[in-house]
Amino acid sequence: MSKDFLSYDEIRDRFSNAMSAMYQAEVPQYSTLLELVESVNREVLQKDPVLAERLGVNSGLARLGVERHGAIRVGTAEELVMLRRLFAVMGMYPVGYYDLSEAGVPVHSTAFRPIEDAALARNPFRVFTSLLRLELIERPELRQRAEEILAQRDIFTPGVRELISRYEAQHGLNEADAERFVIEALETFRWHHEATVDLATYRALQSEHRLIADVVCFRGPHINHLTPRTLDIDEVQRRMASVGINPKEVIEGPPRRDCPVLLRQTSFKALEEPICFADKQQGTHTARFGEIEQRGIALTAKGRARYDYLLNIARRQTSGLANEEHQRVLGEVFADFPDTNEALRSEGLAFFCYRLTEAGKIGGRQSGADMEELIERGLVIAHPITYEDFLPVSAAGIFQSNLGGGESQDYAGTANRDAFEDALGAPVIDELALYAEREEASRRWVLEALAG
Ligand code: OOG
Ligand code: NI
Repeated sequence: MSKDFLSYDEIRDRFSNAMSAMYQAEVPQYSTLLELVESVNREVLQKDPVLAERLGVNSGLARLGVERHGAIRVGTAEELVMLRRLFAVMGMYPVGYYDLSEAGVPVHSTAFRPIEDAALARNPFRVFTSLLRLELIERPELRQRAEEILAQRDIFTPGVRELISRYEAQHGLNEADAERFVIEALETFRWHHEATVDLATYRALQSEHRLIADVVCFRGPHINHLTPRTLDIDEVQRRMASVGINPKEVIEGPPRRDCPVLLRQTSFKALEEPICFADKQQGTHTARFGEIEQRGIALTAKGRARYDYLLNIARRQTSGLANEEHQRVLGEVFADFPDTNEALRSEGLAFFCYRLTEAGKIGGRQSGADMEELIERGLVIAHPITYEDFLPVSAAGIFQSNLGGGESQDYAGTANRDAFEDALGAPVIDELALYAEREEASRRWVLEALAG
């Protein structure tokens, strides 16, 4: 790459900061949430110097402050393809396929995110991106109306289209172009107070599914939430009301544990915001919220199967419970899930990254030694690899609490990864393969370093 080009990590970092600033200005409650998360994180680190040290070693501290994800929903394959090209400028690639139809939401999704260790350490900004599945709309006239409306909009500025093409042609952007790219790309994610349709059309689409109205009736796919990372989600949930924000009922995902796994999430409820419709009628639309997440270790296929199995059992027992009870029952059901790093590793339930300890660095050649022996002798240490992806059941819970309405089976059983990849114009990357490669690379590196 020419040295005049900015790295895509730098562009992503600038973009995620610009997005955060825009969202804080548009949704003041999000600023309040950020302040709350920062003060809880600070308290946790003060109380837990071991955690602070571990995050420091893994460069987790540096990324904690910039850590966030966002989410958007788009309406057509063309929009999704262009987004894939836009995110590639920032080193973000489609990872994972999420079927939300199971949860009664007519979308399927991927997450655009960085995939390399160094990129994740610098800024792991991810965008959960959903594609509306118009083929799931039952009434043909409504489906056709939605298609026509979507065909008339362009969610990208001419400037960003030009800069994406330039990036692809020259494999990079210089300072001035990168700066302009951030400004132009941001426009796609901005909120619009005016709908592109009249109130009657909005209501017709909304009566099919609220999400359909959200995707179809506006000039662009407004960012619908941003999500900072907290070190104690239970504490943030408890304190939300005291700073005047209204939390969703329950924290999604696994229970609180000594060795956090996967991802726990909660949000504040979406705001009802004034909208001016195309026929000049006034109304409201509810889409935007704020979310927090606490990330733990990435699970292997075996660990994930065990998680899904236990979560299913727990869901039958927790339905309708308030958060405290919900968490207690969840904790009981998950008592069977090993909760030490040693057990998670020896049972092949989670991914780890191997590193030399200080003793390992000066310990001389150890050729032929096996990994377990090296760990036992204190020459190598296994660090948990953080889960960087999402959970479909949790995502469905977030969708539902923000769209109103309970669980529905209306679209169940229609997962279609092939159709999603066709629309995306590329395969989605398998997240488990990424974790496995990172673990394997660290294992090879450590063994080679010790072989001298
Ligand atoms: C996306 C909801 C999913 C998450 O963190 O699981 C999500 C949406 O509401 O568009 O962001
Ligand atoms: Ni989210």
